[in-house]
Order: sequence, then structure tokens, then C-alpha cells
Amino acid sequence: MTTMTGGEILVRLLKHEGVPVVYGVCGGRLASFMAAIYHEPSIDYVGTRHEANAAHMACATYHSTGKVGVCMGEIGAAANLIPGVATAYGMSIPMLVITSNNPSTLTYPFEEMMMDIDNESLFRPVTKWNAVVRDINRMPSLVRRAFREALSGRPGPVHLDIPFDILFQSVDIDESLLDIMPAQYRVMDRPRGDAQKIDEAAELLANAQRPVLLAGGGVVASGATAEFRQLAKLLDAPATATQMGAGVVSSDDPNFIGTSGIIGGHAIPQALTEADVVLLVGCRLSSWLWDGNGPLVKGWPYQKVIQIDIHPSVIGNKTHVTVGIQGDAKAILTDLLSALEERMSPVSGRPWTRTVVETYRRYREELERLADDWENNGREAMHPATLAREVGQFISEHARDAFVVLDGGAPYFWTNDFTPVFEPRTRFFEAGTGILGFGTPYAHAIKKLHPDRPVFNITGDGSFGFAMHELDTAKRYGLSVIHIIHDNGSWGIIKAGQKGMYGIELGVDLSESNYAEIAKGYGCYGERISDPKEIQPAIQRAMESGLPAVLDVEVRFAPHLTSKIFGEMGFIGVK
Ligand SMILES: Cc1ncc(C[n+]2csc(CCOP(=O)(O)OP(=O)(O)O)c2C)c(N)n1
Repeated sequence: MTTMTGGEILVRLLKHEGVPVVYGVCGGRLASFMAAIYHEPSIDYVGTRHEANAAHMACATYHSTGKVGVCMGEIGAAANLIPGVATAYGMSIPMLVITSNNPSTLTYPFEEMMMDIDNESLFRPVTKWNAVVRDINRMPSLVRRAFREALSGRPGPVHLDIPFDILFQSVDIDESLLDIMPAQYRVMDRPRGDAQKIDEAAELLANAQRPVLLAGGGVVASGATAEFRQLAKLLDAPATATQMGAGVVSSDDPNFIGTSGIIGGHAIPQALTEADVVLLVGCRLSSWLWDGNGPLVKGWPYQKVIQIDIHPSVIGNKTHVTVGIQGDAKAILTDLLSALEERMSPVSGRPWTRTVVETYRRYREELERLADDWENNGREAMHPATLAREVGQFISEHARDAFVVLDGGAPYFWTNDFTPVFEPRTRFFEAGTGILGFGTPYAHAIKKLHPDRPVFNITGDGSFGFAMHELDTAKRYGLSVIHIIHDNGSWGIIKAGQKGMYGIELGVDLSESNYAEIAKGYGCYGERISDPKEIQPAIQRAMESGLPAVLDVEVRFAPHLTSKIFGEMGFIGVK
């Protein structure tokens, strides 16, 4: 028997799950947990300047590595975690949230002590599962259950509220009971799909004249990118991915038709409407494909639909399905490929696919013309397309292994197409709740976990303001992320919408702050840029500085080619 505190038991269990980092803001009631982290060499700690950013960092941990991140918050201050937890919930990203609380004898119900808060109720709507640990002896089973819930079926964040007496208490425990490994308490195999349904799907795809393939985040979660790409090649089908699936289809792929649903240009709606068979893999048809009123591509889908998903309630939820297959994407696509290879030889030069790919090429030409605008128009601040293209070009030529986080209103629309994407888990959007400001902490976590690869956060001046104090965190931990700000001195996309729709401007302007100078105040690298020719050299200089860097680039606001749809979805739109 060994004597261990609640904090030590918790950390031992996190270690077995391969948790790489715990993020948070320190607190007295968390001290026992923090002491145990301090003594555990396999788990790092990153102290942020606001709990919301700790939660965003925990979310980015799974999003970029597939390992569960943990964030923590102190009693009432834990309420600050909520935006980051909601972000994870919206994107079905597993993470564990630990909150401390007042003593178990004086909580649930509460006695109005300092910092009292009902964290169990507070976190319930933004977590997949949560519980209060009322007895130290239940710690192992509740932590294991938390991981089981977070990682099974459709994943999501989970939460444990732990009264501090439980964290500080010591018990004599048989350590071997703590060394039960994840495979012993949660399912880790891949549920295969129904063989007959896979045959039916193969039959539909083999006979399709115009098949289109759509990958969601489920393809990434299951590690099924290679199989998805092989399928697109075998069928010579146009292939696209949602924001959560970005990178499953590489920008280099001959069948790539854009990414991120209908904000990815004209070829995606064309392919979706003209197709005769639609294959949806690990895709719940959210964000830029479907809103509360129905499909964003009007009238779609009327064709034969094959839907593959791990979570049964996703199948047939938004649309009818001709064949629905429940199970793991990688296992099902492997079987589907075998079934297709028995029926057909690889297709090449499918004429319809070439017409859709040509639509994408023409759309890119339109974007390029906008990006060239500065050569003809030196009077105004540069067009956001120009900035997006310069950054995209730098990444293509000098930083192909970069991670790119896309934050902001207009900036992420413009960056989406101009930044090539080659692999999954390298482009990051807030594809769930749409909470701005996640980009800065997200990029910091990614740099922490991948220190040898370049990391960019492309953001708006409004969005950067939500977390610019995290430059302090970046400086302390040596997180040399390059933040590139589309600085138009306003909440640009909302300002344009207000003006267009109501002829007013209320609360939409921001100060002409110099974010480069602010960065320098934090001991980081900063440059303010107005000349497009300076963008790429400045990125180079920022990289060479070895410091966290802010490139504050003056741009004007311009609505994106696809932003009309934003208005049609019921947001204040930019016509
Ligand atoms: C946390 C949060 N608050 C408010 C909004 C509503 N909103 C959506 S886009 C936007 C403007 C973004 O401004 P900025 O980041 O400067 O980018 P710009 O559109 O100016 O290029 C706002 C306020 C939001 N999505 N998230």
C-alpha cells in the first residue's frame, strides 16, 4: 500500500492516458493537483493569463495531436473556462476539464462561501458528461469513465468538479489498482460496418456517373485520410472536406475542388448539385453545408446519399440516406475499397470531374485578380486577398509543414483558399460555436506540442484583442508563433453588414492600435506593415527572430466572394 493524495491519484490516471499538458491559471485549491503535476515528468504544465485560453489550448491539443488535453480552473474562477469548453463541445473534441471546489461537506448544496459556484450545473450544457468527485475512493473510476465518455462514439469534452478536500486528502492505496491501462477500461478497437451495406454502397459508387466525396472531421478522428484519398483516386471523383476535415484532401490532389463547404468557392456547390451519388464520411453536415433552415446548397441533396458515421444519430439526421453505415471510417473505407476493387478497375479522366476541377481553377483566378489589386490601387490600404495570397505563397514555398490557425471575421474567409493544405490536423477553424479569439491560444498550444514546425495564427484586429495578453504566455514558454493580423481598425464583417442592411455603424469601430508595439512590450517581435512587398520578408524576419511575433498588417475590409451566403444564413450579411 502507498499513501497518495487525491491530486497524485488524478495525475497518475492522466499519465496512463498519455495527457501531454495541463493548462490553467494557478489557484490555492488546486495546489495538491499542481504539486502532483510538478513531480510527474511526462506531463507539462502551461500557465495562461486567462482560463478561457487554457481551455482553448486543451482543445487544440487533441485537434492537433489526437491526444486528450486537460485544462483546470479554480472554484468560481473556473467559470472563465467556459468559452474554450464550449468551443470543444461545438467541434466534438475530447478534453478533460478539472475544476476545484470548496470542501465536499459544504458544497452541493452550497453555503455561500467565498468563490462558491455550482460548477456541475455550469459545465453541463457544454460538456458531453460531467460529475462531482465526492469521495477520493471514486477518483479512479470517475476519471476512467470521463475518458471513456470523452473518447467514445461522437467525442466531446468532459468535466470533473473536485472539492479541494478530496484533492488534498491522503489515502493508502494499492498502486497496482491505479496502473490499469486504457485498453482495460475503454473500447479501443474499430467497429466495422455491416458487410451487406458496404456491398450496397460499392454497387452505387461503381455505377455512379458523377460521384462526389465529402470528408468531415470523422475521417481525421479515425485516421482514414489515406483510404479516403485512395477512394477518390479509384473513382476519379471530385473530393472535398469540411473545416473539421481540412487536409484530408490535399490542395495538390488533382481532384481537389476547394475546402470548407460553400465558403470554399463555386466548385463545391456545383459538385454537390450535379452529382448522382454523394458519399459523406464522418460528416454531420454542419457549419458551411447546412444551417437551421436546411441545406446551404438549395434543394440539395436529392441524389443517392451514402453516409458513414461512428455515431448512429448522425446518420439520416439532416438528410435522407440511400445507404447508412454505422462504424469506424477507416475500417469501413478499407472494406469499401476492397468491395469496389472487385467490381471495377480504376477510372481515369472522368469528364465531369474535370469540369468541376476547372470551376475551382477559375474561382482561384478570380481570387488572384483581387489579390493583384494593390498593383493598380496604391491609394487605399491593401486588399485582404493580397495579404492572404502573400502568406499562402510564403507557406507554399518556405513552410509547407506549417500549422495555420484561421481566426477572425473576414480574414479566415480570405485565408481559406489562399493557404494550401496538405495534411489533416494542420488547419484549424472554430467550426462549432464560432467564438472569435480562439486563434491565439490555439496556435500557442500547437507550437508547444510541435516546437520544430512553423505555426501561424491568421486573425483580425478584433479577434486578436480577445487574447493578446497571451503573448505573455508565449514569451514565458518560448512559443514562437507568428500572429498575422488583418488590421482594418474595425469589427469589419459586422460593420459592413450593419451599414449594408440598416445604414448604421454602432459599436463596430476599433482604435488604431499598434499591435506590433504592444508585442514588443511583451518582449516579442513586432512589425507594422502597409506595403505588400514587405509581407514575405517580414515573415522571414519574424521567423529568424526566434521570438513570438506579431505582424500587424494594414488592410481594408472587402467582402469575400462567398460571403453573400453569410447573410442568407440569417447573420447580418455582407451583400
Ligand atoms: C466571441 C465573439 N464575439 C462576437 C462575435 C460576432 N462576430 C462575428 S465576426 C465579428 C467581427 C470580427 O472582426 P475581426 O476579427 O477584426 O475581423 P474582420 O471581419 O474585421 O476582418 C464579430 C464581432 C463572435 N463570432 N465571437
